[in-house]
Amino acid sequence: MTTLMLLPDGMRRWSKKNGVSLDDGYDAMAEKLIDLFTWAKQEGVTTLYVTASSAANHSRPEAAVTTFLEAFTDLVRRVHDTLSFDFSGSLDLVDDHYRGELETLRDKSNKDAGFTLHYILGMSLTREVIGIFNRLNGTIPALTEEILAEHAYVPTQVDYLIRTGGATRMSSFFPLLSPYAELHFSPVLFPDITREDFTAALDDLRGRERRFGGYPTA
Ligand code: GPP
Ligand code: MG
Repeated sequence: MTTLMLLPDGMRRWSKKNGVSLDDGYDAMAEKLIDLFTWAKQEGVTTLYVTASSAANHSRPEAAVTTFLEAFTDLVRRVHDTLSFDFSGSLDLVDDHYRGELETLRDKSNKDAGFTLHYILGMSLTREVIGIFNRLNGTIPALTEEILAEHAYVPTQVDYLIRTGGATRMSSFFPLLSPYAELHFSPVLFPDITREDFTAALDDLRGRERRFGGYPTA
C-alpha cells in the first residue's frame, strides 16, 4: 500500500514550447494523467493525491483558472467509473458550478476500484490551518491528531511525492500530516513525463531509507 502525491507542474511552458494553446496543454496533461493512473496502479499505488492547484494559483487570470477547472473536472468525468474519486482543499476558491459537479462525480465514482484519485485544490498550509481553527474554535476542548486528520486537506500519510517541471521547492504543497514524505523533483514538464521517468522516480524514492526521525535500523 503506497500513497503517492503528484505535483504536475509545467503546463504553461509545455504549451509555449509546443506552440499550442493553454487549453491544449491541459488536454495533454489530462491524457498523461490517465496513463499515469495505469502506471501508478501497476506500481502498487493505492491512493494518488494530485495537487491540482495552490491557493495562489487561483489569483491567475480568470481564463487560466477556467481552463484549469475545466481540464481537471473533465478528466474526472472521463474516469470516475474506473476509480474512487475524492477532493479537498480551499474549496471556497472553487467556482460553485465545478465544485458541485466534482461532488456529484465523487458520489458516483467507483468506491470498489481499489485505487483512489484525490485532488487537492487551492493548497495552502496557512489557509488549511486557519480554516481548521475557525471551523472548530469553541466546539472542542482541545485539538488532537485524530481531529486534525479528519479536517486536513490531505487526510492520510503521503509516502512519496513527485514534482515535475524543474522547481525544487514545495510552494504551497506541504501535506500537513506527512512530515516524512520522500520528495523527488523531476525536470520534465508534466505532459512530457514517460513511463521510464515515472519508474526512475519511484526507484529513487523506494531506494531511500525511511527512518521517520529515528536511528537507522541496521
Ligand atoms: C501547472 O502548470 C499549474 C497547475 C496544475 C495549477 C494551475 C492552477 C490554476 C488555478 C490556474 P503551470 O501553469 O505552473 O506551468 P509553468 O510551471 O510552466 O508556468
Ligand atoms: Mg508552474
